[in-house]
Amino acid sequence: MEQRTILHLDMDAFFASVEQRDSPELRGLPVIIAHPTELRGVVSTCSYEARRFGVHSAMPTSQAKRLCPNGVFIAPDHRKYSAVSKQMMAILARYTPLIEKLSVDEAFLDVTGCERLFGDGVTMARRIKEDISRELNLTASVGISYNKFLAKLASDLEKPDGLVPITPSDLETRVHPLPISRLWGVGQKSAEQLTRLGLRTIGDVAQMNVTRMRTYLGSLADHIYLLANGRDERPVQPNREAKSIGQETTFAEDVRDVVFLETTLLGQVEKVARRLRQSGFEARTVTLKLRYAPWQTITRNHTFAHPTDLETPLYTAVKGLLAKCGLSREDAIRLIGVTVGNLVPKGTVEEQTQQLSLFDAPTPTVETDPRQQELSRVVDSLKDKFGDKILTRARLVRREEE
Ligand code: TTP
Ligand code: MG
Repeated sequence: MEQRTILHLDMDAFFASVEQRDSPELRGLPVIIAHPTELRGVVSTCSYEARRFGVHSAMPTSQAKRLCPNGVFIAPDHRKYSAVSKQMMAILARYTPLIEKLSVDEAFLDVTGCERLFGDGVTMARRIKEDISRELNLTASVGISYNKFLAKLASDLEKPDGLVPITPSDLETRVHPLPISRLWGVGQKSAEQLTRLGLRTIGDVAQMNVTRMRTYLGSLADHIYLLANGRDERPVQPNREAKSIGQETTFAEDVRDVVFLETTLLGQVEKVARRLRQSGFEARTVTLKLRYAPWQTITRNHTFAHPTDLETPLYTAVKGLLAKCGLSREDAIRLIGVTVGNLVPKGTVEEQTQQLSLFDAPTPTVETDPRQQELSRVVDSLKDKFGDKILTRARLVRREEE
């Protein structure tokens, strides 16, 4: 693949900067965006002046008041921020249509091949920052690199008002000394686990033994090993209506262990099913994607009798597809993935089935079994409340020491 040029842009102290821009008397002051009267509220964000007191996003407002008693507390005005967000995205759209909006103040741009029009990545980043400063009177930080992970990491390195390129030769000097918490996808829990395994910096991860670490980390080992070595092929995906929902894992080293492949699939199915339920759609088809080591990629489909958004039928189907591929011990797998497609709004088919059942009273299949539906609903609401890690199938629980 040709080397790409990816930009990641993130506005500085976004909500607080908009307030300081619109009320000049607030400039230079510690501004904290939080409902001043909400007893159990949390801080949305704060100006860099307030960060010096230790205040940060998601901190209880009461604690922010203790740390920064002279802070100016302002209730968030989401309508205003989303209008500014639209203006910001419109500026980005002048440079490329390949924009993936990640949040209200953050986006990836794939500007590969735009050099003839706008100059190289760094020049383009500078021009975008100038447009934002001149037209919106706000500052942004931009990272420029050859993949999404490194561009996102770069945009955060010299905030506020940063402009940081990372080239392949910067990897060792600039990226490897950073702590593992900077790896995309490593939350606090995984960071603690990695530290227990003796991995402290991104450089440590770049040199670890992937096969051994899979015992403790599952396919997260592959994910972080590739990132740490500056490998991330995920494309910038312009935000369109989802027509399919998928998850795939690229392995750092070939996999010959079918049980490990199945466990990876189960983890992917759980994520896909949850996103499917959040989207309000059900899938008519599920696709298994396999890439053999010498770059041969195959896909296999299964069509359901009843559209579904549940783990059990999805997993049963992809596991069956994997079995049909008849993998032998010689087959080395590089990538595995699950995608659901032919999405239909939930409920549109259910009614027909229910009417039919008045006459045939078929036994419920896993796709329509109300107990399965209820179980998934309960799991989702627990995950919404307590985070994704709260519940997982027994098989996904990582073995600790062996
Ligand atoms: P961020 O980009 O994470 O933060 P920021 O722009 O305020 O500061 P930074 O310079 O470090 O990028 O989030 C963008 C906006 O999203 C932020 O201004 C407020 C909102 N937000 C919340 O409301 N709650 C949160 O927990 C976080 C992280 C952000
Ligand atoms: Mg920001």
